[in-house]
Amino acid sequence: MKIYMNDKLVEATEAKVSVFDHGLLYGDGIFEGIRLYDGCVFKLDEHLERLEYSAKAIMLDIPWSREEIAAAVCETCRANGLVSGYIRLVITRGVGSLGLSIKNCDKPQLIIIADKIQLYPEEYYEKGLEIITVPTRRINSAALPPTIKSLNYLNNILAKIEAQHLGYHEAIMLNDQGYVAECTGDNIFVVHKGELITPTASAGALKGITRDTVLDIAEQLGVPWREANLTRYDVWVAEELFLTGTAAEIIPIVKVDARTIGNGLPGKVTARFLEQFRQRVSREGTMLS
Ligand code: PXG
Repeated sequence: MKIYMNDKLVEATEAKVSVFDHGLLYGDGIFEGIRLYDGCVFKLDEHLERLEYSAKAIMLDIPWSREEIAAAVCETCRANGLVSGYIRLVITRGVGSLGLSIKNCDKPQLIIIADKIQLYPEEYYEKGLEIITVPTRRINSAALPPTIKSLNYLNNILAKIEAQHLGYHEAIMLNDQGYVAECTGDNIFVVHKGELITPTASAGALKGITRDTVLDIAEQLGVPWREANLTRYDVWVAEELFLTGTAAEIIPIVKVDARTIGNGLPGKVTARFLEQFRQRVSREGTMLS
C-alpha cells in the first residue's frame, strides 16, 4: 500500500510521523473521511472546503492549494488501484517542541490513506439499528466547536466506549443543555409528521457532508425540513429515525433507549432517502483522472 506523505507517495512501511508531531502529542490537527465510489470521489470539493474551514478555525495555514490536495487524493487512489473505498486525509500541526505553543511547528504534515472500507453489515440497513443515549455529553462549542473536524476525538471515543460496553454500535450524545447533538460519528435525523428535523450545528453537530446531501435530497423530493433543538422525547416519539455519515451513508434506527421507533422497522421515508443517496453516489463525484 502507498501512502501520500507531504509531497510524495511512500510505501506504508515508510509512512511514519515524528514523535514530536503535535498531531500525536496534542491531537493538534484536522482530518476528513471521504468515500470513493466506482472511481469517483464523492463530494471532494465539499470535503476540502470543510478541511479549509477546520484549518482556519484552528489557525493552521495549509501550504497546499485545494487543487494540489485534490490531485494528491486522486493520485493516492490510483497508486493503490482503488476503485471503491475510503480516503483518510489528515493534516497535523507538524513537528514542534514539547509544549502547547504552535510557534515552533514550522510545517504541517499531510497524510493521505486510501484503503478498503469496513462497512456496517447489510442486515442493519434491512432491519435497522438499535442505539442508546450515553452519559458523556458532546463537548461545548465554547470549549471546542464540534464543527471543527479535529484530531481530538476523545469526546466521541468516550461515548463510543460507553455504547460498546453496553453492546451497542452507536450512541446519541446530548449537549450540555440536554438537547440531542449527534452520534459519535454520525449526524441524526428525525421524521415527525412528514417533516425531517435535525439538530443545528450550534447544538453540537458536525456539519456533515452526508447531512447536507440529505437536506438537498429533501429539497428535491419536496419533503419539508428544518433544524431544531431536539430532546430525547422527540427522538423516542419519532415516526422514523436515521443516522447519516460518510461511512454509514443513511442507516435506519429502530430502537432508542429501549423505545421502539415507529413500528420497529426501517421506515419508508428513510428508504426513499437511502435510494436517492445511492443514486447520487453513483452519478456524482470527481472522477479519478
Ligand atoms: N459527526 C461526527 C462527530 C463525525 O465524526 C459525522 C457526524 C458525519 O459527517 P459526514 O461528513 O461524514 O457526513 C462524522 C463523520 C472514521 C470516520 O473513520 C468518521 C467520520 C466519517 C468517516 C470516517 O472514524 N465521521
